[in-house]
Amino acid sequence: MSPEPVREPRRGSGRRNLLRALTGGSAAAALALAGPPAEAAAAGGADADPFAADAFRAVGGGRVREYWIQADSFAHNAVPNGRDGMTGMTFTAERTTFQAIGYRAYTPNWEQPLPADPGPQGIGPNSGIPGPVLRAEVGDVLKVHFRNNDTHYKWPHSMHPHGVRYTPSNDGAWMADSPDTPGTAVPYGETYTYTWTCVPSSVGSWPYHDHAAPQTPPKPATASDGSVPAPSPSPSMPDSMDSRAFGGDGPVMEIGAELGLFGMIAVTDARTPEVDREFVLFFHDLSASDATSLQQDLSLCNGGAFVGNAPTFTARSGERIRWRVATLGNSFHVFHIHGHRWLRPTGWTDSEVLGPATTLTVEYREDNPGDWLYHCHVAAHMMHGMSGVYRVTR
Ligand SMILES: [Cu+2]
Repeated sequence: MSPEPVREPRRGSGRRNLLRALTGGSAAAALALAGPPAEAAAAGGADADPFAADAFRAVGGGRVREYWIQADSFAHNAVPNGRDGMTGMTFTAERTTFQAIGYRAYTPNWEQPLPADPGPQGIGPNSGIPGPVLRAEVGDVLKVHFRNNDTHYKWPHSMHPHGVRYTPSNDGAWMADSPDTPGTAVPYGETYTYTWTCVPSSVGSWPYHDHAAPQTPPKPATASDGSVPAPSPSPSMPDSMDSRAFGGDGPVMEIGAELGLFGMIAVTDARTPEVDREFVLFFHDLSASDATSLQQDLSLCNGGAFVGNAPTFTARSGERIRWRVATLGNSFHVFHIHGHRWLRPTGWTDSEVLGPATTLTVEYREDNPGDWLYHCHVAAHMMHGMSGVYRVTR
């Protein structure tokens, strides 16, 4: 790492420039109107110089943040209470249970899983889908010790990060043309250590996910008479997901990520606002052609599908809230929260489009008690389960 000191942040300048651009008027007046800063004030924000090399260069003085992560496989029911609290549709467990793979954080040398820590500086539930939140500040180095414990599929896996700086041997992305690049397909039972550096342009929310060699999903289980049970679509379930795009009969790239191997990297700097609550939310898809025990495609929030099964996020009036939202999979999604709005460079919004592997950091001060829906506003995705409850108390 370079010995350069961390740069003195230019507090507020990005926000003032952004608001000048927004209003065409006095920044002071606009600040009074706009309230707390959004991501625009960060180093990679609206006023950043795209040709400034230091946005991509390591700054010194940071810490080494070590994580011990394991890919574990487990049976997972995406609809554990068997019901969609929004439409009233019901589901049997056999229809919505599949063999998942998830990243979990452990004590050093993968001795035992770390306890859940849902606080704004914590790793989250550590239940596997999504994986633990990996946190760092600009200047820090993430040292991620990975072990592949996929006892079910026994496939190779990897960890590929977005947003941070790394060399090719820390990319975790397998290529048939260079299959021996270290860390790109860690075999079952083996380990690899990734080193990722958090530079000024790393501020924000980023996904990490499996990017190892493609694998062919196992065939669906056959009944005792040798027949394969036919999927049983529910009456009001639109067939919206293009399953063929996931691979169909052949090998599927990023199938580990589809089955649950993904998580969030959260990088902050001196200008990142303090918050009281931080919610991490992944919108992701599961195709029944890849998770072959499923009897339908599912659209999920953090591994859960449908209201009452997708996570219920809670907050109190007056608290400073941050959502870190990310998407993975095959579809574009629209993140929407009922009863709330947030500021973007283009103005105020309550719905934002996210393509695969894009992210959103949303901040606001909570002021509206009640039970609210958060969901993807693509209607077919909502009908496939991409919807949950946001509960605000006084
Ligand atoms: Cu969607």
